[in-house]
Amino acid sequence: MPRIAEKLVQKTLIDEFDRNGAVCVRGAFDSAWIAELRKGFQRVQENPSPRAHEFVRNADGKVFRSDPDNWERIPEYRDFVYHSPCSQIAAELMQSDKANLFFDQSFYRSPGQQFRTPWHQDEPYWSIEGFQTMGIWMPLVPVEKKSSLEFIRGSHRWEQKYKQIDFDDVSPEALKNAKANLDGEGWEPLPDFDADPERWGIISWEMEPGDCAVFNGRTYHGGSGRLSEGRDLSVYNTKWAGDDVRAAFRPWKMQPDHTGKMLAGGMKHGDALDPKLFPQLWPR
Ligand SMILES: O=C(O)CCC(=O)C(=O)O
Repeated sequence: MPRIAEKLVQKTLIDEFDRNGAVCVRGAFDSAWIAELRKGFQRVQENPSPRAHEFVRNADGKVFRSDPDNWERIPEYRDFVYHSPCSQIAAELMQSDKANLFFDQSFYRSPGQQFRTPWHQDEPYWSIEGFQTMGIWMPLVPVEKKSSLEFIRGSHRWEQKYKQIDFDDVSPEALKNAKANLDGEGWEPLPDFDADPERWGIISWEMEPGDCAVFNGRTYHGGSGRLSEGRDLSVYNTKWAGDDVRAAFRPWKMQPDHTGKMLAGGMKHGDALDPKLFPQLWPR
């Protein structure tokens, strides 16, 4: 008889995720997983991949950088995505029968870094399309609420599309003047969410290692940064795809870009994800 896995996520949290497009799952990962991920994270900082990208380097040397797609070469990351509860949490919150790993990402901010990630959605920057996409944002250090990732409640269901920026240049001048990367017919300028947090319903949480913020790939998110003196921010992030997700090769720049990997693997626009490229990790 096949064993039926016990549910990990309570129904009330699944409903909250469905309604708000983002939830905080408290104590999802034990200290052994955090210790292992910290080892992997350190390995990535010491030996970055060719995909590593520094978004910001201040005059005083403080950085904000990202390094995507390391789960295949970093043994601790590989162990985590294959064997930790992350894939089951992803499937349950997406209300999907399966969860494929799309990619992972390591984010590092130096102690005291103030830079805040510009507001954006994830799914339009990816070469996939579907309602059942999500990110699991896992800080490996404690995070104050003012430094945590923020979400616009319910924005995963908005019909209106908004222009969004090119993440290759996030300098203040570029953010003010640059032509949008994501732009199409009827797309409006992105509202200034920070000007009226109450109206837009900005949510975020103070978090401890082991907690994770889980959000739909269509939910507007940003912020983070604004670190107190002496506090850094190391985050391990995994991105997931569920039942309804298909390849979508879009006319604008993908960030990070998986188009080459998908085309080289024989995938075409509209295909379901090929598990040889994006492993199905739930059900195991
Ligand atoms: O950690 C951050 O500042 C950015 C995170 C983010 O945008 C994402 O996980 O999609």
